Amino acid sequence: MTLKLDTLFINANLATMDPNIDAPYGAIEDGAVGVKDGRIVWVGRMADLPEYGAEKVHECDGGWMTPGLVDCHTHLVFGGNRAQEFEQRLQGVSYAEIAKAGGGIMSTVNATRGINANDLYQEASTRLIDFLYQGVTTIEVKSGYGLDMSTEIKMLEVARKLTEDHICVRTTFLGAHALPPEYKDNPDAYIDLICNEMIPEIARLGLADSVDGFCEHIGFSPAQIRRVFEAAKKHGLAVKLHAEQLSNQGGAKLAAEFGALSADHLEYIDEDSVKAMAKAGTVAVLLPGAFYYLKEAQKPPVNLFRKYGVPMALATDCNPGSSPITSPLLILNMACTLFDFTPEEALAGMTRIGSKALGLDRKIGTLEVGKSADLVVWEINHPAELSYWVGDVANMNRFYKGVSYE
Ligand code: DI6
Ligand code: FE
Repeated sequence: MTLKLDTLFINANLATMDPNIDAPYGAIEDGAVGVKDGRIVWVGRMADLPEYGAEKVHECDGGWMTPGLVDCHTHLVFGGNRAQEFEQRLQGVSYAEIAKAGGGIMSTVNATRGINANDLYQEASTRLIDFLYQGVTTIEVKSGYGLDMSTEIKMLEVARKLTEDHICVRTTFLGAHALPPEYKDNPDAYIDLICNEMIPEIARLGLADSVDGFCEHIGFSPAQIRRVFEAAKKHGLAVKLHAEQLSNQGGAKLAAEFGALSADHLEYIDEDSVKAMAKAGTVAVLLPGAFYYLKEAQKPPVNLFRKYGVPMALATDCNPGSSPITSPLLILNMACTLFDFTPEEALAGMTRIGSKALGLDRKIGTLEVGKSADLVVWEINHPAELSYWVGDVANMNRFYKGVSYE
């Protein structure tokens, strides 16, 4: 029987990242991938390729094909930047001290409230190009620099619009990122606003795929986040949480209790909470860029995540305060050098596990029959090179992307 294809990729080494293939990186050397209607319909060795008819044949010249990279945690859309706070921090003022003095997230909130949607879009799409050229095909973008209805909606609309530009965007409503000054004396009234007005309206407009919060002594308490999660669930939205970044507040346990897609940062998580995450199937999203940039000393307990089988994703956390980084490949390297990941774990963290952190693991994240034809070909000799080069690969990757989420 002839295999009918739209596109066939030939002479590629495949880092399928398929855990069912018993080889590092789920590798298939001298491989080929067949695509029909935006989906992968054949994966295997060139030698086993059946008789086929294909409209297009792409010669991969022995490069390595991987699933498109997934950056599952970013704050890509924001106004202004915080270079002057960086100078302050280098002089010894801490991230938390700057936040308490009204800078930090609030300074980006002011800049984001004051910029029009077009300019906001232009700035974000300029940054997005860096991701695109480093092999990212799916990116999550959070709101959270508006903290009022109209600016949160403006951010989410800008993020959704970025989807049009050759990359799939998942959006997350992060109203519970910081307390806006208007609610300084009444934080619970701001939580009321999030739960009773913002989440219902954003859900009605279909602008967010999930809801996030910042559970921290400079953010919101577990009791406040619980209310936000309840509202999210009521409106059919998935949840995730910035948890245990600067201290242990019990956020990861709360996330697990709500069946969150992920709990993110986690430097200060304890063993019991790791167990709770394992039981709930909640992904640990680790963010070595923020760890590095804030000069943190406490590392996330990678060995505990391994021990209890908590899947570990990696992301840039691209944001103007704690991780002004637009290089996913730099993050792969940092995960190895700072968090003792293997290069294989790092690549899994930005493909298969990253897709799970977005609830997209049935659609993307591995080179497997049935998944979207969401793939990248790199001019490298071994997949470890993606972690080995610091922040770039020697030769530009080549893209063949045909993402379809249907
Ligand atoms: N934790 C982070 O690392 C980002 N948000 C958060 O809750 C940083 C946001 C910022 O500093 O602008
Ligand atoms: Fe973040």
